[in-house]
Amino acid sequence: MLQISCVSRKRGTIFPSLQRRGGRAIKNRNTVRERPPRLRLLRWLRSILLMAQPPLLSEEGNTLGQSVHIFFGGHRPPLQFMVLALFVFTAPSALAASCESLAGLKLPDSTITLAQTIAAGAFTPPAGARGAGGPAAVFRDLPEFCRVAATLRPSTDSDIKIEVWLLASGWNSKFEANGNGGWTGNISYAALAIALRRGYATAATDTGHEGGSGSFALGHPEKLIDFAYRAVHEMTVQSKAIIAAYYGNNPKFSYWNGCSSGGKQGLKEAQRFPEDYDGIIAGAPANYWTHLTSAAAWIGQAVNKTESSYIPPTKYSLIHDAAVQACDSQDGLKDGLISNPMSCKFDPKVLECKDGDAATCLTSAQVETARVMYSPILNRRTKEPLLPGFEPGSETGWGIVAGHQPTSLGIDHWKYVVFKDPNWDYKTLNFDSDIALADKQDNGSINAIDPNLKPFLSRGGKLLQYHGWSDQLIPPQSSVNYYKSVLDALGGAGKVRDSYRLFMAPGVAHCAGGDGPSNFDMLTALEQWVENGKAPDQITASHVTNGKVDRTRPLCPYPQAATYKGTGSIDDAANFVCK
Ligand SMILES: [Ca+2]
Repeated sequence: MLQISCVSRKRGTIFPSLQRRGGRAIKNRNTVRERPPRLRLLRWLRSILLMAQPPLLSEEGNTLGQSVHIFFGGHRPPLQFMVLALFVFTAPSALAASCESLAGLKLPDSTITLAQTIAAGAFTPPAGARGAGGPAAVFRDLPEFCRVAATLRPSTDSDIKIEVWLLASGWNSKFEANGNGGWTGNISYAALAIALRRGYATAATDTGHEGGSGSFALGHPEKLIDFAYRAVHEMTVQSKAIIAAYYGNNPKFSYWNGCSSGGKQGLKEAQRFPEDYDGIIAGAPANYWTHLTSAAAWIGQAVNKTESSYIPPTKYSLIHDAAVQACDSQDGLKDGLISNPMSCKFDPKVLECKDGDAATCLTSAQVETARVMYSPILNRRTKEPLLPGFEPGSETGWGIVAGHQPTSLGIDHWKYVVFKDPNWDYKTLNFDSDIALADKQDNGSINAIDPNLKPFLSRGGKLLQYHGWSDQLIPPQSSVNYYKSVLDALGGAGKVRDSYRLFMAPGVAHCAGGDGPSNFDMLTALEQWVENGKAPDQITASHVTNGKVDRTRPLCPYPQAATYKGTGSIDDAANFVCK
């Protein structure tokens, strides 16, 4: 973890800093501000002099050494840094540096392109930016903050944009980074705004390219690495440095929060950079990327097999209602939700038209297509499952993957990464040799399926994963599969229960929405776990209609499920237990 503040264990803390005990940062953030100013001045000056003297790295790897070493690429700090440090000390506010002075901060392979104080309520997202066209309310009345933008170039072809937002006052001493969706290619200003409102120093990245297509990867292998994992890691490292420069402290705790591609990014961080975060929220992770993207071709081939194979979206509700009818009670409670879809074998053949076609039934070809939606993708030669199918309950969201044209979210990987041919035809995908080719080519780069979370969990990291059972883009059992793979790798549930939990959410669609209670606060649950050792035994989710909560339910750590106690309202979480 980066540390810019000046620490000498023997001499004591010179500037507010973090110290370490058992790998966990503990605070003494306000210590210095309570000291007499003269003593503070003397200690600061001594710290600056110490910076100028070798060795920069003590045997203990002291944090001053680490920070300076990393800041200056292993070289002694230049004069400008010392001037900055003096400026830092004399800054009139309680902050370690003024916002605008961060423009002069030197970070490895990075350029600060903006360091600007944004007055309360004055932020408007750049035109065309993600979230810019969304509800303006999220940006309205934002408190004053320091907006820092930087471009990171860990490779000669890298062009990673990041933004770091820092509250001018009221910082909760923590860092929350936000994940992306799909092929990413943008900074989520809405996510930054939400995190800032909650008191965090917060960051986001475009992962090194612009736009939601995978076409950037063509001829740019380094940019593909940035997308795969490097941009998020670099963003994390540099964001912590910027936070430390501004506040004079590292964040006490660092959190990742992402869903979909953001969930995959979270798992990748846990797998590959276990020191980056203390807690990770991985929602509906797109972590088996090579197989997941093949689903677009698999379903595309089925939906467009013949003209009559296509299911018009007007029939999705029909199938959905039949699935709920068949599966609802099988979980022990008739409540309109399929809480355990894996136990229900719904066959859409019950909807088959007696004769011809009608709005109230499926043709036999459409029945076959619906069956494909629920079925796993298989290696056509070995019949080995490559990816689970979607679950009963997901039907109303099928339009994205089951249209006349397969979704580019998946196809782009094959066009631009695997075959490097924009004209590649999804109908030619071979579900044997091509899958093997893609897996070999990826070699664990974009895929985030490594079950060895031991380094992350051993250092006290907590991983909170969730997935909606009605996910219409990423089959929910893929989360169950990964969870089980970690248990297998680490010696069973008893070994991971204290550090990694999976919450499956009945009736919840991809990352949000759906029939089920889809509003839940994973971040608070994670903070309780990381900061207070209180593991989430259940997390309350609510369903809202017209702005009013009309149902609450506990989400339970897999394989537990919310079980009705037998009395009281079925819309009140208090009447359920996890078991
Ligand atoms: Ca039910």
